[in-house]
Amino acid sequence: MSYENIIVEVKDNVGLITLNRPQALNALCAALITDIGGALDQFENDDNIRAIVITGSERAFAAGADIKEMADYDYMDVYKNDFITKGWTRVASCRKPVIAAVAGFALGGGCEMAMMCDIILAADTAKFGQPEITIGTIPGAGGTQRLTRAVGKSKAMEMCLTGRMMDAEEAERSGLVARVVPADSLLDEALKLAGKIASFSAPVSMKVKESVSKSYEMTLTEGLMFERREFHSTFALDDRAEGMKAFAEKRKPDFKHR
Ligand code: DAK
Repeated sequence: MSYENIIVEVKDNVGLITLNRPQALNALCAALITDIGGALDQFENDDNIRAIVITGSERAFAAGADIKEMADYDYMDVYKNDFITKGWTRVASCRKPVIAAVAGFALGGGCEMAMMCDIILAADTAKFGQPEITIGTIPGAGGTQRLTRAVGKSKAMEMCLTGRMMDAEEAERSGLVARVVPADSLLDEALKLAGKIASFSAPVSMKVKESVSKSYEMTLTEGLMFERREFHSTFALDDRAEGMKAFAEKRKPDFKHR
């Protein structure tokens, strides 16, 4: 498939999506969101792909939804059509692990898209923010919810109420990102991380993702029960039998992803 606003590549068992609207700092126009959905569908249907990386450019992961595209909409345009919600939820609904490799600006919808991913790896140049208040609106794709869960109420309030950007060091300290790496090694590190995940059993990594994600949705008791049942279910997998047998035989497991 060909895409206008993204570059899609396969690196071994990893699917790589590079946002590619440099003239607009990768502003997430509707066509770009549709492209991402298409690429994720392609990767989800490909058994060879076991982890996904989404990245941008050196200057910007994404500077938000496309403000120029949104500027002329009125309330009924966005309310009646449930403004771009369907496409925007595609990243969060991806069943395979997704890593956001963020350099430069991740603002508004860009920050929200990174937070929809499972792991954020940040370059030392990364800047995260929810500046919607500065253009007379509020975050609309999870900024008030996922940022609050990631960094806590006080910092999320401050960022959403002032539009202040957080640098990579503060983002790591606050728990928003997994790790900070030098900008020139961001993509290598992200692909290495994705490759590591892809080396394990695909159904097991999907179960890990589903279980960790449930911790946001459930009470502790419900989440622990969900986790336990998912743990039990790994005993139906050939890969679980192979993993434990390989350990006992002191050899590398040969996972078949089933
Ligand atoms: N939209 C459109 N164009 C953008 C853009 C954006 N978000 N951000 C940057 N650009 C364009 C600029 O207009 C400029 O274009 P030209 O003038 O060259 O034609 C080009 O990119 C370079 O930008 P600058 O010249 O401004 O570059 P600077 O280095 O001076 O500044 C900046 C970089 C990132 C600080 C600045 O560009 C900026 O403040 N950008 C806007 C950031 C922002 O406010 N982002 C939040 C947008 S609102 C939803 C889903 C998503 C959303 C809502 C609902 N649903 C599912 C319901 C999301 C909303 C948003 O993200």
